[in-house]
This record gives sequence, structure tokens and C-alpha cells, in this order.
Amino acid sequence: MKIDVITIFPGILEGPFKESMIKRAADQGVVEINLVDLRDYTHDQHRQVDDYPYGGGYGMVLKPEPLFEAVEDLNNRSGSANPRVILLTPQGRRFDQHLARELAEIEHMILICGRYEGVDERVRTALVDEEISIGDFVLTGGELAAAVVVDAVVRLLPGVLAEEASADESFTEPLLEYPHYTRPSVYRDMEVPPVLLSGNHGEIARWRRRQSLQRTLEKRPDLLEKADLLPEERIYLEDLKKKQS
Ligand code: 9D3
Repeated sequence: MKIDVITIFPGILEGPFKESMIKRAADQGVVEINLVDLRDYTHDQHRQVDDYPYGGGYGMVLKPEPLFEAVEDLNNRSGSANPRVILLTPQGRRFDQHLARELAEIEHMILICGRYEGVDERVRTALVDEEISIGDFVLTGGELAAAVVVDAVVRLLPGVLAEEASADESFTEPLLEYPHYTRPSVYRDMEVPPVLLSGNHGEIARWRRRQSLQRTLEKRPDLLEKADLLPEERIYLEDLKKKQS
């Protein structure tokens, strides 16, 4: 997969992409991430990327020319026929795991990081295929949102996660995780649940499943509506709900 990220602050994204899992994926050749400085596509002495809004008002707007020229240049250099052009903006479709899986299938994506009060509307209408937001909170620009999208997508690419982890993820329900413990078995008088030390793998699996269900009921009951549960698990949840009330 090839990912180009167009930004006026490439420095914000250098760190996240040079560490950990994303770096390993890049080193393995699973993904190629290219930080593109929008100012490289200006032609004036001041390398101006923004301008005042027509009609007046507060703030600045990203100019169309550098963005069009950047995307066209990346398109021409792409081996892929039709890269997907995505604008990170508060008005976009909400990013979630479903969209991450969808984007992980794409050969080449070009992410544009919005800034200032916005982007010239002709960029949205004539250049961008899709607009994405990472949630209902206000960031100063699209760079951190792009980092979130890249992280969530790259870890899904074949060969990036350990095989067991990715199988576990695709075949289990979207429930919250059960509690994890490691050594020591007693720490400051806090004990690891004895079942985890029992060596009884059936009992352990059952305990973990019930813990997941209980946590999800407490913290994210909305997730239970979509989950594919066994009849006995539904009964267990109904019992928990009765105890709660
Ligand atoms: C104060 C300006 N706001 C007026 C309602 C609009 C606005 C424009 C640009 C608010 C934030 C931003 C910068 N944010 C992003 O570019 C952005 C973002 C976000 O703020 N939240 C969640 N996802 C994203 S993706 C890009």
C-alpha cells in the first residue's frame, strides 16, 4: 500500500511514522508512507498556501492551486490507476474500524490534512473523493487525524500484526477486553483471580468471556446490540442486568 500525506506541517507526522509498528511495516515493504510538504507546490517567493476568504470573515482558507498540483503530481507518479483522495476534516464521515478495514484494501491513498478555517470548496468538489473526521472534538488541523487513520489502517495490512492477533480480532465480537494480569500473582495485597492460575483452559475462556460481557454491559452497552451472542451468554447478561437494577 502507498500512502501520501499532504500537509503544511510534515514535522507533526515524522515522529509517529518513524516509530513502532508503522516503522516495522515500512521497513518490511508492506507500506510506503510519503510526507508531502504542500509548500513544495507553490510558485511564489513566500510559498503561500492560504489566503483570505472571499466574502470576508475570520481566518484563512487553503488555496486550491497547490492542493490540485500536489494531488496531480502524486497521481502521475502513482503506479496505481486511481488513488483514493481523502480530506481530513471535521465535516467528514466518522472514522471507525469498519472504515479502517475498507481503507486497508486500497492500493494508493492520498490524505490531505485540512488547516485553518478550511479548504477552498473547489478542492472538496473536484479533487477529493471522501471526507473523514475522527470524532466530535476540535483539533487544530488534520495532521493528528491523519496519523490516527494511518495507524489504524497500517496495522490491518497483511503481515503487520502477529497472525494470532489478527485472527483473534477478525473472529471475535466487538466487545470490550477481559482483564489482563501478569506476574507477580500477588502485588500489594492485590491478587490475580485464582481461575487464571488454575491451568483449566475451559474455565479460563469462560471467565474471560463473562468478564468481557460484564464490562461491555457496564461501559459500552451499545456494543452489545450488534454482538453475535450465544443463548447462554444472553441469559448471563439478563441475569447481570437484573442484579444491576
Ligand atoms: C473553529 C473553526 N471551526 C468552525 C466551526 C471549524 C474547524 C475547522 C478546522 C474546526 C477544526 C478544524 C481543524 N480540524 C481538522 O482539520 C480535523 C478534525 C477535527 O477537528 N476533529 C476531528 N477530526 C478531524 S479531521 C480534521
